[in-house]
Amino acid sequence: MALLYEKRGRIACITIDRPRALNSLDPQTFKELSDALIDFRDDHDTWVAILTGSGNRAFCVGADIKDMLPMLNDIRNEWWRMPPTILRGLELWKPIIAAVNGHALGGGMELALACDLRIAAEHATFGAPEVTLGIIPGWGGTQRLPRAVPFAKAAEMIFFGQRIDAQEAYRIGLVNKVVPQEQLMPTVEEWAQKLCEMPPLAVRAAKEAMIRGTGMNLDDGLMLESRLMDVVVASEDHKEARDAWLEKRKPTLKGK
Ligand code: CO8
Repeated sequence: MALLYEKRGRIACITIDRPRALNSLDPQTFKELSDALIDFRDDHDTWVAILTGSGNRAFCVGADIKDMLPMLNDIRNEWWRMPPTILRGLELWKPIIAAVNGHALGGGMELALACDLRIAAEHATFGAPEVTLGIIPGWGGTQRLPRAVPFAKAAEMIFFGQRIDAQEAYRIGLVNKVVPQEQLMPTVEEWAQKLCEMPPLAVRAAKEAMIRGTGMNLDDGLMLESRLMDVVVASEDHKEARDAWLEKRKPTLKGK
């Protein structure tokens, strides 16, 4: 097992656990990551996930260069052979927070980009070194990085394979917050807990509208928004949240 997967109340915590290889992803770890994400997606009782890496050197330094990169030739034109994850192939509308506890490089930065919120420890670094290996970011980096930060900044990071530190990542909007290392997990857990107090169907619908809408023209995006609003407006949680607001009390949410 190279991945730890545990649930605490409504929060699922996924930890890539290969610290000696800086939490790089080999085929086995990639499969375990896929299994954990699918379980999280399908579990009615878990509402938020935290994704992190073991130790304090790395969040994830991407594909295992020895064991994973050679697969690139085998899967050419057949990317569907890779287990589905949030990088590619798995639709998951529950919110995910990346706790970036060190290097987030290559596929590791792409993994953080596929999360919705990113909180970094002060010593974290971010980078896309793929071009220096003669390839391009292949787990969504060419698509998600320019959507997350200004195009010129994404181009600089991808063309030169240059690394940036956590403060620079914050400055360009790549991460939500930078905290001292010892504050990382408490801060991420606090954000996760706060998210669990939000009506989950509304959070999921908002995420779906934002992500699907990014690839649409405005008219189609507005249509999608109305369709998702029709769904949440009929939910029990919406009625409960509205009643709770009127009665000045906390809502009791069910995810229904
Ligand atoms: N894969 C495998 N092992 C790694 C990796 C990696 N990506 N990165 C580091 N390691 C291993 C090292 O080999 C070393 O192991 P050992 O002690 O047995 O020699 C150990 O981790 C520690 O690494 P270093 O000694 O290099 O530690 P430093 O602190 O000196 O440097 C760095 C840390 C800067 C993170 C450095 O290790 C580094 O640059 N690593 C490479 C990072 C990289 O290039 N990542 C991109 C990989 S390509 C990718 O992610 C493409 C995604 C899409 C692919 C789709 C595939 C199907």
